[in-house]
Amino acid sequence: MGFTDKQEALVNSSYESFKQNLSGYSILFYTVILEKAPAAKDLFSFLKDGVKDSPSLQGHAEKVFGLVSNAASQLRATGQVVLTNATLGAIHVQKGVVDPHFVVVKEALLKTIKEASGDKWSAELSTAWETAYDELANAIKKAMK
Ligand code: HEM
Ligand code: ISQ
Repeated sequence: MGFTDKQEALVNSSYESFKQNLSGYSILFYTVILEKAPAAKDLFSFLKDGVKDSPSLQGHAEKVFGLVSNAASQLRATGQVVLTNATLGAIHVQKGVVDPHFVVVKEALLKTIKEASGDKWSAELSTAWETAYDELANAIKKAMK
């Protein structure tokens, strides 16, 4: 079965919940990433001073969640994910990103969405985010080759 209307709605509505407290959930997202992969601090230019509340950190986190939400809409509409930003492959190659990093970001994203969705969280919602993230991550990895 392909990506359903319901899955798209679950992703997009929890993305709205995430944006309701962008400051708090961005900090949670970065904190979980650095817990799992402390070396990530040196990858991101905007983490040089650590995780603190800043428009720059929020903007980068919003972009990542927004791209996953966009991937969910693409999957529902066309069954595939096409990168909207042609430079994404090259940026990640240049920063030295490797496959295991994508697992860390995925776990942090799912944990953040669990917090953001509160009592609306369900296994179905989580699976919808996982599917959209995996397809987007595959598109980025392909562009990195
Ligand atoms: C840069 C998205 C996975 C590390 C970027 C940029 C985007 C992006 C849009 C451009 C800069 C920005 O505006 O934020 C994504 C998405 C991912 C993903 C959607 C997963 C589906 C990863 C992973 C890593 C990573 C797994 C490694 C931990 C970086 C770094 C930069 C970057 C280091 C450069 C940031 C800087 O300017 O210092 N990514 N990314 N990304 N990404 Fe990712
Ligand atoms: C991956 N790529 C770009 C920006 C990011 C911000 C937070 C976490 C992961 C990211």
